[in-house]
Amino acid sequence: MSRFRNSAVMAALAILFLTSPLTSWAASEDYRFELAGQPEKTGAGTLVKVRLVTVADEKPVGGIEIVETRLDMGPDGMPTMTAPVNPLPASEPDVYAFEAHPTMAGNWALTVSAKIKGEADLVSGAVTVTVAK
Ligand SMILES: [Cu+2]
Repeated sequence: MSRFRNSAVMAALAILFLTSPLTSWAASEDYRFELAGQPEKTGAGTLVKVRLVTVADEKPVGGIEIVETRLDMGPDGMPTMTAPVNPLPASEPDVYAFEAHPTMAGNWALTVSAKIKGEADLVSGAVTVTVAK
């Protein structure tokens, strides 16, 4: 196999790997994460507040357990550029707060996976966080 074909195969495999879901998304279709207000710059980072609602009737879902978070620049075509993000203790009902540390201006995807009462699968979704210059 030529060098070129080898790298083409590797690229195809990489794309397959990057686009396959990390967790089961079966339950995720019934829920949507959305921003609860605009992200705010704080002394320590960027405060991002997120709500989880049911797609069917837009009811907020409380008492979820955040299992995994990821912050990357996928929305601006840089899915491999990641930055730290940590969940913060709850301070408002049905609102989940995160402290993000984006490393450049632009659009970032905050992906959240959570355990929800009554759902066997993790629920995953993303919101877009726009960071001003
Ligand atoms: Cu970037």
